[in-house]
Amino acid sequence: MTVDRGTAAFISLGSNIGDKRGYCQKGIDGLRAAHRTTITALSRFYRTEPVDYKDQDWFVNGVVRIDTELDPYALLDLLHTIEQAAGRERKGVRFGPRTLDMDIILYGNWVVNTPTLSIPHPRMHKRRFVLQPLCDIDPTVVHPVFLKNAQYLLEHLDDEGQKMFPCEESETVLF
Ligand code: PH2
Ligand code: MG
Ligand code: MG
Repeated sequence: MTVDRGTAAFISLGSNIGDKRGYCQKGIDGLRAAHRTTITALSRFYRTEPVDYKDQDWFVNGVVRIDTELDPYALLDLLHTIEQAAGRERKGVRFGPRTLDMDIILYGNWVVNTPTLSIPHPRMHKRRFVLQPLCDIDPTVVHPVFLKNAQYLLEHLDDEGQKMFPCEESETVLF
């Protein structure tokens, strides 16, 4: 008998305020505690140069894969709740500093475009800080609009060479 555990989704984590690594861990812990959702893989974490809005501190970034029975909107609500619990404030400049950012990168092979939610994440294919950790987990996962896998998107990225370095192998308790 097989058990249907829902849909495989990839969530990016990012922080560039305070204990950045600790905030990312809060994100992981929040997903681990959530109902109808199971963490199935975790990338390495990276210290990454800021992109889009460059006049801010470096980030810590990583990606988590989950199996979830939540639909994309319920999942988005969950991510917002976890962000809020980590002190996220939604003010200030777009792309600016944040304690914890959790974005849905991919949700199965769904394509969603509404005012509140876009899947795949509209900038995922332009961001090394998303593609590198995504490839750590699954380089073969396919972008459902471009029909290219994560490895291809990373190798063909034209990003002026965003700087990023793996964090030390860490104390993080994965699952
Ligand atoms: N997030 C942004 C804007 N710029 N740069 C890096 N390196 N990492 C991020 O997570 C990030 C960013 C807005 O979501
Ligand atoms: Mg976000
Ligand atoms: Mg974001």
